[in-house]
Amino acid sequence: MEANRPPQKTAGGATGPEEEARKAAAAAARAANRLPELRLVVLGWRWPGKSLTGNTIIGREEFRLERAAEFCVKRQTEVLGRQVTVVDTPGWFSAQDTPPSYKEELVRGASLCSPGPHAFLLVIPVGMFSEVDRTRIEEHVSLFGEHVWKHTVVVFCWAEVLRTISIERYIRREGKDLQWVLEKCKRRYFVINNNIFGEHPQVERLLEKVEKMVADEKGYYSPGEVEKEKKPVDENQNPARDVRELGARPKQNSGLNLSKAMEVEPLSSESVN
Ligand SMILES: Nc1nc2c(ncn2[C@@H]2O[C@H](COP(=O)(O)OP(=O)(O)OP(=O)(O)O)[C@@H](O)[C@H]2O)c(=O)[nH]1
Ligand SMILES: [Mg+2]
Repeated sequence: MEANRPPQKTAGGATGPEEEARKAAAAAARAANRLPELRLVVLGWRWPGKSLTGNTIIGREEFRLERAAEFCVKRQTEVLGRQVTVVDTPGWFSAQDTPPSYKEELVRGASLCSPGPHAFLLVIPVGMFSEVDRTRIEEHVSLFGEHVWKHTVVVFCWAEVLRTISIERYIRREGKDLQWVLEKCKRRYFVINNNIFGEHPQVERLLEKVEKMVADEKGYYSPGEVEKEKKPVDENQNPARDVRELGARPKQNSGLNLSKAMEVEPLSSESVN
């Protein structure tokens, strides 16, 4: 048991002073990476918890948990000594084509945090992860250009459903599709508990993870680069028809019957920013 270990020893056999020195070095590295301002864009399919994740980061109920938001919403506030901007984006549809107008709005999210987001937080609810989920993620995240992956962190929510299973075991168990996404993000992931609101070290840890990514990748995401890579969205589709037909269906194939609690509501017309 952890509690029964001699206090001066660590699992690796390091002595107390060595462990202290390691901790001090880690704290110094975190302090060196620290940024006064952080700009974050929250991405994901419909209804996994993007807005609630935004609220958890900001520490207030800034984003409405309405269903099927059509527009990006931007909020700014001070969090743990940093000026933090969070842009919440419309989720993509899991099993149907996303209308071009939604894709354009999604891409606009990055331009709302000029000069560019420090991180894209790709929100994935813990549960069954399919090949379709992977291809939909690839399709929509890549709208920001291939270089977006260098600036993306997977944020797992709904992690309480794992109970005693570790996140590492869950990732192994889900197989190649989820692992493909994690490899694209250089295995940067974070487990957020959206049931904890207010004072909790998880938000600081997430911000530090983003700061480390910015340090490792030597900067933030620059939207300008996407122009060189960008493929035009399919203009042969009729956005009005798509919106009408798509409705606001929640994701049907997320595991653990999470979609059971979700009903269909009409598309919201609220627009902020
Ligand atoms: N138990 C639990 N509930 C969560 C978690 N994250 C989100 N939820 C709930 O899931 C539902 C959807 O959350 P939202 O944050 O509105 O999801 P969204 O991705 O913004 O949804 P859209 O904007 O419609 O695409 C809400 O009822 C949240 O309270 C989580 O980690 N645990
Ligand atoms: Mg939302």
